[in-house]
This record gives sequence, structure tokens and C-alpha cells, in this order.
Amino acid sequence: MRYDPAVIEPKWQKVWEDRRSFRAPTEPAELAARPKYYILDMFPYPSGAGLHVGHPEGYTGTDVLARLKRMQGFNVLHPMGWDAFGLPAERAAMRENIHPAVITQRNVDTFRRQIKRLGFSYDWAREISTASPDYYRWTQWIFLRLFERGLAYVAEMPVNWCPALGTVLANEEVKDGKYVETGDAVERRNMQQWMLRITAYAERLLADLDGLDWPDGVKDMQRNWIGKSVGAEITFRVADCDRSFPVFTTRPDTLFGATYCVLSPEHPLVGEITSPAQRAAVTAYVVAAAAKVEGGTADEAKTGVATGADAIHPVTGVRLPIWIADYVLMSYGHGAIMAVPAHDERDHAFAVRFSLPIRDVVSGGTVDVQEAAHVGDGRLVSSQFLDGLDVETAQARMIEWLEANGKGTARVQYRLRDWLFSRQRYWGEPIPVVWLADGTAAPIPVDQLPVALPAVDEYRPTADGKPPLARAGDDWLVVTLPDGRVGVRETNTMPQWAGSCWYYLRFLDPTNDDAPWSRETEQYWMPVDLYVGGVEHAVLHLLYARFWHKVLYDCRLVHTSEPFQRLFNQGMILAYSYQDARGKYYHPSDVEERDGVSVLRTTGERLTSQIEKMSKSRLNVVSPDEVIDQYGADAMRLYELFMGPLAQVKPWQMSGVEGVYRFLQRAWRLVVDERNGELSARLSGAAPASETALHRALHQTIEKVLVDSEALRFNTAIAQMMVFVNEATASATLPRAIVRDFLRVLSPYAPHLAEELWARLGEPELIAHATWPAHDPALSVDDTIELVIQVNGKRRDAITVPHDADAATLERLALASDGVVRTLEGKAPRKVIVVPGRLVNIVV
Ligand code: ANZ
Repeated sequence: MRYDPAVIEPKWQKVWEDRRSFRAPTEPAELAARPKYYILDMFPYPSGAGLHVGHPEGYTGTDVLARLKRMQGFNVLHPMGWDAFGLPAERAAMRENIHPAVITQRNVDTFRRQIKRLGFSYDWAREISTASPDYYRWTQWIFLRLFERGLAYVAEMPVNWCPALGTVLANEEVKDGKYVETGDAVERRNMQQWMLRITAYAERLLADLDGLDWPDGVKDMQRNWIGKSVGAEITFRVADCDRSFPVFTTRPDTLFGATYCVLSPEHPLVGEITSPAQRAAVTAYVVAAAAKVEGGTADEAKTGVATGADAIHPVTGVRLPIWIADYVLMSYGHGAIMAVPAHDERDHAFAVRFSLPIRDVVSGGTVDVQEAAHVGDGRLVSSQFLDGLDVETAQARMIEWLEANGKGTARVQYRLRDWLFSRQRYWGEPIPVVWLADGTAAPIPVDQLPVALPAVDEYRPTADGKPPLARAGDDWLVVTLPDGRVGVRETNTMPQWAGSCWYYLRFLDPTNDDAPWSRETEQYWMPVDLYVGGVEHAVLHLLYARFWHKVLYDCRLVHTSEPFQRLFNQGMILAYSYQDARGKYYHPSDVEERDGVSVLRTTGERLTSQIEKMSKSRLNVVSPDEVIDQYGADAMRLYELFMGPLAQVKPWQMSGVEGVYRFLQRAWRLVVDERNGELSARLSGAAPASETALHRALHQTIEKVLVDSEALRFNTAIAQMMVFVNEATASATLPRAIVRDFLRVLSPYAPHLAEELWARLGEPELIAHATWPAHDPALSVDDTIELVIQVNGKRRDAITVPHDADAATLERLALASDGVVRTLEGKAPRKVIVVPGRLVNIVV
């Protein structure tokens, strides 16, 4: 009667499903009875490859918390669904000649099966897929809310056009002029595109970050992406003609240091002001710049050409030559700058390259401005009415002067651009709009939603460059509106980000046919209390979803201005990969360790091992199925969380799974006598004497697991449970009450095992429905000491341990501490020196 996860896990999963144990309540009375906790995972894109062990890391953490919160008496909403539109399914459809919906369904089925095997406590009754018509109907509905408010508009835009794919790409899909996925060349083209006016929300998207419990790094990335700059707009007249152009500057104080101006090659004035002598050179430069992706790379040498025209300095009236150069972007500010080479690095490099004058107007730098730009603080010099002022005061004074003389104003500028929202693809939400004969766009009436994806025979754009939806027949394309006007449907689809902008709201009320969600469910469940996912979504998904949420807030459809109150990023899980001298990869099952060296089992050839991202091509993908087949879901769950701090990047190691599996076996033996399958003879019905060490250890464990779990320090919570099981294993008798309380503590982490032992102890109810045990603070504070932990003699961590913990316990705790896990990076220690009561030194 050994611990056999293959038997007990499917059994309890079925019980939970039959009893609908994890259903989030829906009845008003149930909702009113308890506080709520909405805990959300970033839902996956169901790729063809299935899950690897990295995916469920965050899901395991949220599942522990979801179970814990239920035990604490919360109504918990813990849902799962599929971000199911996207290019990979469309590509697979072309390859395999199967409809993308079929491919997506196949992938979803695999993902669901794999996720279910882990025993997560999702409310599966709320499962959603962004590609199903009763979901995207509401995505389209929200799009129309944006359209009504003037936040969705069509513009002729320079876009990244990929001729090989026949589609535009988002900026973030393009690097160095190539599509990041395939390396296909990308060129710039003007095309009519749908845009979403996210820039109208720039200030609120920025300001509201302050109130969020999010990692600082993510908030900073969003701040940088929004890129707020405070400065001035200054107008320069063009000499000898009645034209003028504004520039944006963050340094109006340096106006007296401006020695030339630069226009972007795309600036509308370029053609008009260029002198005949410069015309040929300017035209050649403009044509060459048009073919390049905007801005070029940062360290590229500055290029440019003079227009032959001059600007008039707004204060001194001095003539400044006007150049054009591609380091000035048309898409930022006004596409024109005043160049101050003494105090701006880019301008300095340009001035040196083209021998333009450099004029120092801020003293106090240690460098000679002829050699390098002085970008720091100082006092203004050679600047008339600004002389002697510090930079900040001089900026305010200059803005006053500009405003008084009608030559400029204070101005705030954002780097954020409007969101390019149309894609020339098939597998996405059709944009619910028709084009009328007069060239205007009209919304599809709400009662005609969804605009369902039509069947087409080909997913490629048409020969004349129209999106694949243009292949649908006139039955689909031609629409008569209720007022009799006839139009042709928009054939662009939405980008993949659209569906994930609001899925957390559909989970509230997933089967509602009258509205995307009901007011009552939104009032009750929102905001999301904890959102867990990868840091790769730090900007785009999280910014787009915040934007939509704020629009919905303005439409009075949601009652909070932010969707996700607390955010946590799990660290990526890596894996060992093995390569021979020629760089060929081998699967771990072909590798053997001989004398501490990895060799190829068949030939004995030495291999190098490396910790890398899991990928098919490196043959180092570990699938959850193989782990569960060998050790069970509970061991897999525990190892996911015991590997190290959740936020840390760390490598998967099967030997680590083996370790937590042994822990589960020890826990099993606390209750079960393996010889006969009866209850262990050590279990006693007597009430626990409150002063025993075991009783104290229990209360410490209850408290530590609670505190650590809520702080998402799952690894140290597990280490504490290991300490308890060791104590209990060593104890001659085991009061049942103590074991019962411990099982409740263990149950969020290893729910199947806890459920099985709970039942064997004769408990009539499920442990999944049990409450969290109370701890007695008088017992949980113990004489503890601070244990210093060193690696190779260097202090790496300090943890609190019981004063009387034995050497073996100290060693285990030390090896599991954050500092050690981080320092060892998966390396095995050679020796562990324990000085009880003082320190542990780990030698590697
Ligand atoms: C004069 C000046 C003097 C500037 C100085 C800087 C330092 P951020 O912080 O990114 O907003 N700039 C303005 N529009 C530009 C464009 N379209 N393309 C490239 N550069 C542009 O930077 C604002 C500064 O970037 C502006 O302030 C301008 O250069 C430049 F000592 O104006 B500055």
C-alpha cells in the first residue's frame, strides 16, 4: 500500500468534478455571504506543441492560493480559457489544409487535458475561447463602443508591410527591417488602417500606475513605453518665405545654443523649402530614407543633408541652416527639432560630422563641449535674459518669454503612438463595420453581431493585396443596413491582442447572451485581486487591456478604473540541453553521467551541458505528461514551487522532482501503514498535549505556510512542511488532530494526497471544502535563531530557524533558501558544513 499517485489522483479529480467543488458561486445570496477573491492566470495561446513544464508554474502558484482562499472562507473566482486566435493556427491551416478552427480545437483539447491532469481547481464551467462566436461577438461589441466614441478611426498610415506574408505587422513584430518570426523582409508602405486612439489615455495610463501593486520593473517598462516628456513647442520661421514650423524640445532653456534645425525626411515642408542647388541631394536622401525602417539603429552613424534654406532664431533673429536627417522621426513631436549640439549627444555627433557650430550655453560641465555634449545641470551663459539661472528656472523663464511673444508654448509630449489595429489575416475577429458608397464607415447594428468569420477557400491575401476575407462571396461581403443603405464589409480582422483585452470580464458571466457581463457580477468580482503571468506581457497586453478597461470605465460598464490590482511575474523555467562538439543536440535520455561528466550513452563521447530555454530544436523540452506519469501531479506541483522563488528564472531537474516525491511518501506514511494498508499504529486519538515539540511545530507550520503562501513564497512554505513531516516521522505517537491539521495545510499544495489521507482518517467531507486551521500565536512563536548561510564562505542569506533544529534540518533549510538557490543556479553542492545554532556553509 505504497503511495500511488496514478491511482489516487484521477479518483479525486473525478470526485471534485462530480461535486463541482470549485464552482464560483453565482446566486446573489451566496455572493453576499462571503468576501470575494478573483485570482487569474494569463490564459494561454494553445499552440500545437502542447504544454511544457514551464507553463504550469504560475498556474500552480495561483492554484495554491485559490485553494487557500477558499479554505479561508472567500468566494474564489479562478477561471481558465484560451487565447485562441492568432497567426500560428492560420499558418498550420495553410500547411495541413485544415480549417484553423479545427486546428485550434485540437490544440485546446490537448491543453485542457494536460492542465486537468494537474488537479487545478479551476471553475471549468466558465471556460471561454476568444475564437468562439459567442465570445468574439462581444469583442466586436466593445470595438463598436470605441468606434462610437471616436477612439477607433481609419488613417492612411505608414505601416510595416511584409511582402512574403502579404500582411502588415506591428512595430513589435519587426526588428532590423525583418519579421522577427521568419526573417522575411519588411518594408514601409502607406495603407489605410484601423487605429485605436490609445494616446487619448496616455496620461491616465501613466498616472494610475502609481496605485497598482505591480512589480516596479513592469511599471517602469510601461512608463517608458508611454514616454512622457515635459517641455515646450517653439515656432521657427523659414527665412525668405512665409512658412514656419514648430519643434518640440525638452530643453527650452538651451534655445540660445541652437545652431541649426533638422526636419525629418518625411516632413511636409521639405519639398517646398529646399533650394534648387540642394534639390537633387535632398530627393536622393528622402527616397533612401523612405525605404528604411524608421529611426534606423541607435548606433548607426548620423546621416543627413542640408536643404539650403535657413530658419530664423525666434529670439536673436540669427539665421540657422535647416538640415534633414533620419535621426529626427516624423512620428514624434512635430518631426522637427532645434539642434543644440553643446548639450545633446545626437546633435553633437551630427554637428561634428558636418562641421556645424557648437555653442555652449550651460556652464558647469567638466567636458569641453567641442569634444562632447554636456547634458547635465549648470548655470545658463551667453543666453541674454537667462544668464545665471539654473536649468529648471531658465526653462520656466523661457516658456514665459515664448508665450508672451507668441513664439511658443509649454507642451507635454508622449512617446506612445496610437495602436495599429487592423490585420490582413483570416484567423481573427472581423471588424464589425461596413463601407458605404460615399466612403464612410458605418457600424454593424448590434443585433447583427457577431459578424461571423466566413468560410473561404484560401487563407492568403488576394492577388491584388486584399485581405483573405475579401475571398468570401458577395453573400457575406455585401450588406444592407436596416435603413436600406448598402455597404461592403470591412475585410480586415483584429490583432491577436484584442481578445485578451477583456477576457477577465467575460469570466464573470461567460454564458450571458444579453450583455458581455452583468452589472452585478462586475460589481461583485472586479477588480482582479491577483494576476499572474510572464514578464513578456509587461507592456503590450497589460497596456492594451488597461486602455480598454478605462474606455469601459468611461462608458460606465465597469466600476474600477484599473482591471488588475496586484500583478506577479513568474520566472521562466529553463532546462538542461546537451550538445556534442559539432553542436548537435541530444535528448537527455541519450545522456549518461560518468565521473561527473555528461557523455553520450552509446559512444561515450563527451557532451557539454547548458541551461537554456526549452525548445524543440534543443531537444530539452520536458512535458508535464512524462513527469506526472513518473511521479504524479502532486509531486510535479510541489516541484514547480519548490525549485526556487516563483519570480526567479531556474532550470528544471528531474532529481528535484524525485526529492519532493520522497517527501510526499513520508507524508503518506504518517497515516498509512504500508505493510497492510491500515492506518498507522502510531496515530492516537488522544488530544495533543499542547506543550509538545510536535504541537509547536504544527502551529509554526500553519502560520508560516499561511504567511509565505500569501506572499507567493511557496518554496519556503514547502520547506517548512518538510520540517514538520520530519518531526512527525521522528515522533513516537501522532495525535490524529495534529495530522488532520497538517493535512489541511498541505492540501492546497498536494491536494490529491491530502484528500486521500483525509478520507482514510474517516473524515466525511472533502478536504477541498475544509477550513484553514487556526494557529495559536503563543505556540507558533518559538525560540528561534537567525541562521547565517554561506556559499563558499560568502554570506548569501540568513533565515530564521528553531533554536534546537538538528544538523540535517538546518542543511535542508539552508539548501532551500532563496539566496542559496540563486547562487547555486542548479549546481550540486560538494559539501555542506553545519555549525548548529550559528551557520551553514555550502561548498561548491
Ligand atoms: C533641443 C534640445 C537640447 C533637446 C538639449 C535635448 C537636449 P524626449 O526626452 O525623448 O522627449 N526631439 C524632438 N522631436 C524629435 C523627433 N521627432 N525626432 C528626434 N528627436 C526629437 O526628447 C525630446 C528631445 O528630443 C527634444 O529636446 C529634441 O531635442 C529631440 F540640450 O531639443 B531637444
